[in-house]
Amino acid sequence: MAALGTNALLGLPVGTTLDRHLLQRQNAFKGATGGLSQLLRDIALAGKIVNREVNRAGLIDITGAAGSGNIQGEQQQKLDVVANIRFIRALRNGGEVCAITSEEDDEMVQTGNTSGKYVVAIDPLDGSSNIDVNVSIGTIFSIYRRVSPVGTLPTTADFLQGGRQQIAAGYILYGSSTILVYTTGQGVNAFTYDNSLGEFILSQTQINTPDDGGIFSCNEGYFNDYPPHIKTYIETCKSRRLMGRYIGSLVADFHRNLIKGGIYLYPPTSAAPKGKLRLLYECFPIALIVEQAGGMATNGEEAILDIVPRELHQRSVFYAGSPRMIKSVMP
Ligand code: AHM
Ligand code: MG
Repeated sequence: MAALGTNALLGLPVGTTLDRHLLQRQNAFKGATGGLSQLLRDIALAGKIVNREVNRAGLIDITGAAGSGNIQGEQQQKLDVVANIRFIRALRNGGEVCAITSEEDDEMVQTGNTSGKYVVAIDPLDGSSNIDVNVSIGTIFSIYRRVSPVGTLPTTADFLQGGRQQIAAGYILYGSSTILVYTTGQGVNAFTYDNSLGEFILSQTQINTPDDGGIFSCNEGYFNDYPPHIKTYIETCKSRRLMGRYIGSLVADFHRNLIKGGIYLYPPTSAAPKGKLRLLYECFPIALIVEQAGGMATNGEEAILDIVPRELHQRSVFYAGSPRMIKSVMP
């Protein structure tokens, strides 16, 4: 259970609703127009709808493959498609976002709101392989202020600004409970969804990840493909009797390690020599969260957030977690 406490920065106690938290944060910024708060509310709304779909997935006809593929050549699941529609619709209706890059859409989606100041990169439902078997899945999102002039059509340059330009990022974990974790660059707060109230409620304030951890998370099925220094590191974890934990859902694996202390690794493999995870809507948002919580994220050569992408669906090698563990995988 999360420790009860108050939010040191904002004086907001555990139990505060997400709406009130956003309002207080907005009021703390002179000149804030409320656009970002509205955008985050739109994401939370879509998250509630997706949470409902996930919870009754076995009862309605939305499990299994959709019969289509995404740009990564991966088969889309029905829930992937449903979640994508829900988030795009909520962001389009909210009016603050001019364009969306989604894992499920080859091209950037224009919302038609050319007066919107923001763009969103999103993986609407991450961990597709777990959808049909009742294992935790998640939504990951990243928000930028557009660089193209407001009032004009958005361009891909709005998304290719680099990880440090994110103004907010977060994820929703549909797990044993549903939790929304986000940062606007002033620490990381977590909100647990109360189904009976239909509200996300502040449950963990100013999360700090442990400096060192006892968990390593990677797909050991690819061990023979891993670079020698990663193989050595994993052998070291085993000789130290660390816990191996791997769900195969980035959000769930990362969230556990964020709270308990640990390292998530997705090294290069023969199937994915540049890594599997996508920079814009998987690596960047998780990297911003982990840095805000005192952790680190790297591709093994540089901080993930320092990378300036060239393509919307660019992939990266990804290591994230407790800082002492991440330093061990740097060559
Ligand atoms: P997805 O976006 O197609 O669901 O793929 C991303 C997922 C991550 O959630 C997870 O960490 C990783 O892929 C698991 O990959 P693998 O099955 O190769 O271990
Ligand atoms: Mg994904």
